[in-house]
Amino acid sequence: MSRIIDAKFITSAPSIREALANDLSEIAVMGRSNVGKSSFINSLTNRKSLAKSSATPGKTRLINFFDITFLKDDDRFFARLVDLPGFGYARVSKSEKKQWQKYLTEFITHRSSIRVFIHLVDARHPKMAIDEDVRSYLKEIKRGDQEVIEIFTKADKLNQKEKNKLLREFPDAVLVSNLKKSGIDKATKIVFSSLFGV
Ligand SMILES: Nc1nc2c(ncn2[C@@H]2O[C@H](COP(=O)(O)OP(=O)(O)OP(=O)(O)O)[C@@H](O)[C@H]2O)c(=O)[nH]1
Ligand SMILES: [Mg+2]
Repeated sequence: MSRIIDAKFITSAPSIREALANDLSEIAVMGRSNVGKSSFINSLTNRKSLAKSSATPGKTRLINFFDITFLKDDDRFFARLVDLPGFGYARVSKSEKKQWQKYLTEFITHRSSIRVFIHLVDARHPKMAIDEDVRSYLKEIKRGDQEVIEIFTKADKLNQKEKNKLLREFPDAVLVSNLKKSGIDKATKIVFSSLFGV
């Protein structure tokens, strides 16, 4: 089993220009505002508030970098989690929104160290237009050395019938709950094997 045994916040940056050197394989955590990106980083790293989460959408406004250590069969593997601002956050001015969009797009298209995109989707609303846009956009920009993993959050809000329905529509769906901490081992395993191929 692979698990994350260490995680630390390194820095925040508004845009790719101010970002860290490309010295580690990165996992970019993307998704709609309030979908649970920061909470998911806390679940993966088994920390309460490494990444700042909030019930108010638009909490994460900068690109935040966290260096992490995986342990697998007594070997250590190093990588970096990147917590990104959410897209679709309505309560900022038009110009501010445009600026965010530009920085976010720049980062995900030009950041060479990204190896894995995690696209988080609210399990209750898997087909929102904005997520469909992200699906096709990631497909379009994805390089050969990159993978996209789609993970459905807030699984605790679905009953069994709703879970079955989601799994019929998305047979490979990985369902997690940051509240109940369910699905996290599976998500860790998938991220680890996408990064390191073991
Ligand atoms: N029930 C439930 N609530 C969750 C889950 N994940 C996150 N939340 C809640 O959803 C809200 C948003 O979580 P965040 O982790 O801040 O979301 P985010 O995607 O980082 O949001 P922004 O930074 O604003 O883009 C918080 O109130 C969390 O407690 C989950 O799996 N289940
Ligand atoms: Mg956040």
